[in-house]
Amino acid sequence: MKFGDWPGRAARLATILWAALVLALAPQAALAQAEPEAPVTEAVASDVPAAAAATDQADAAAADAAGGYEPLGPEWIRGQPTPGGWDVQEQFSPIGRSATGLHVGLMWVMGVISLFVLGLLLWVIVRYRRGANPTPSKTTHNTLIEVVWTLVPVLILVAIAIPSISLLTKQYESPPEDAVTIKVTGYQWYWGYAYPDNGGFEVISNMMPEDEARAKGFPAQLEVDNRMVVPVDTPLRIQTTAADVIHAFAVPSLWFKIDAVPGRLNERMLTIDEPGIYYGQCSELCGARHGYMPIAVEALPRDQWEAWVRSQPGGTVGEPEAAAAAAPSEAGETADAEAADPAAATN
Ligand SMILES: [Cu+2]
Repeated sequence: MKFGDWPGRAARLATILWAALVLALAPQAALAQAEPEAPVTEAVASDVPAAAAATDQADAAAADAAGGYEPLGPEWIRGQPTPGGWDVQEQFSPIGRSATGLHVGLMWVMGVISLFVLGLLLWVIVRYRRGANPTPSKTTHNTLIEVVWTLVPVLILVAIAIPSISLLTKQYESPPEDAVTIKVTGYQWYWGYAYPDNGGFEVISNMMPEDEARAKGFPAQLEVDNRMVVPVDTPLRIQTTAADVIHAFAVPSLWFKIDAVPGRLNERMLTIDEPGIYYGQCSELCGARHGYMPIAVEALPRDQWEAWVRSQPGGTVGEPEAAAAAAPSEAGETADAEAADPAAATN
C-alpha cells in the first residue's frame, strides 16, 4: 500500500487523534481521582451491623479500664486503597502533600510536552505530505532551531530538578531531639512496635481475622488486632529492622516506605497531620504469608496517645527523662550524707 492511500492515512490519523485524546484526558482523570475518598469510608461505616454496637460497648468498658484509651472506629479510616483506584492515595503527611504536588505538576509538564510534540508531528504530516509538497527541501542544518531544541529541554529538566532534589532531601531529614521513637520490627509474618522512649514496651500486631474485621466495619486483610498508635502533629522517629528476613514498612497515604532489614536499623522521620487510621502492608516479598501482615497506624491527639501509652504494660510518658535527671543527684546526696556521717549510712 502506498503512503498516499486514503484508508492508510485515515487509520494513522485516527490512531494519532486517539493518542491525543488519551493524553488530554489523563491529567483530569488523575485530578478527579485525587478527590477525597469519603464516600467509600462512609459506605464501610454504614455496613457495620447492629451486632457490632454491643462489641463497641464492651470496647468502651475496656477503654475505661485502660485509662481512657479507646481504639478508633471505622469512621476514622483516612488512608486505605479504594476499589478501582489508579492514582496515589490522598496524603496525610506534609511530605506526602508536597510529593503529590510534584507528581501532579510533572503530569502536566508531561502532558503539555506530549501534546506539543504531537502537534508538531501532525503539522509535518499534513503540511509536508507528498501531495502538498512535491519537491522536498534539502535543508540539513539550522543553528537557531538547534540551539533552541537543546536549551529548552535543559531548562525544563533543571526546573524539574530543583523541586525534585529538595523533596528528596526533605524525605531524609533527621528527626529532632524530642521526636517520639518507634522501633518497628518485621517478623514472619507480623509486626512489632516498640516504644523505647516510653518504657520500652512492644506491641505485637497481627492481622485481624477477616470475618471479625468485616463484622466490625474494617477492611479485611488490612485491619489488625493491635495498631501502631502514634501522636498526631508530632515528629516520629521510625526505626525499622527485622528478626528473620527482609520486610518493608509501607503506608501509602503517609508517603512512607522503608525496608526492615535483619541486623540493620533504618530510620526516617514521619509526621501525621490528622487523627485517623492509616493502612499499609509489608512491601518486600518475605515468605508464605507476606500478603497477610498488614500495617495499621492509628494517629491520636497527644493526650489520647499518652493515655494509650499509660495503658500499656510499663508504658511511661515523660517520666524516664525526669527519673534519669533526678536519679544522679539523689545518689549524689546519699553519698554526701554517707561521707558526712558514716554512721547514718548504717541506720
Ligand atoms: Cu514481610
